[in-house]
Amino acid sequence: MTGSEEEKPPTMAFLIKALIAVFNKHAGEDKLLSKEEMMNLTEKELPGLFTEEQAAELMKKMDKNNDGAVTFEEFHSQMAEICNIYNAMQNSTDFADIMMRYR
Ligand SMILES: [Ca+2]
Repeated sequence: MTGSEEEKPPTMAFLIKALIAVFNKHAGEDKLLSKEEMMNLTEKELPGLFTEEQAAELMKKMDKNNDGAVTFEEFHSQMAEICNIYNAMQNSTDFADIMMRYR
């Protein structure tokens, strides 16, 4: 890889593909994120951003039909919110306040 390629920001298509790949990697063959897989995903993919308790709360929010598993549809429908949470957390550590704002 040359220096100029490294400086190029990733395209949106690249980011979407990466998001799908991250979901599939953690969801495994059943293409569903269990609570344990979700905890692993937040720990590995968003290191230091959520405590275990906060990750569990996020899982609850994502699991819209409350069946204990997160589909890709449930996952991606929360991504805009996660982007907002991520952005807000760069400036604040008050997780409860942030979750209230993005509920
Ligand atoms: Ca579900």
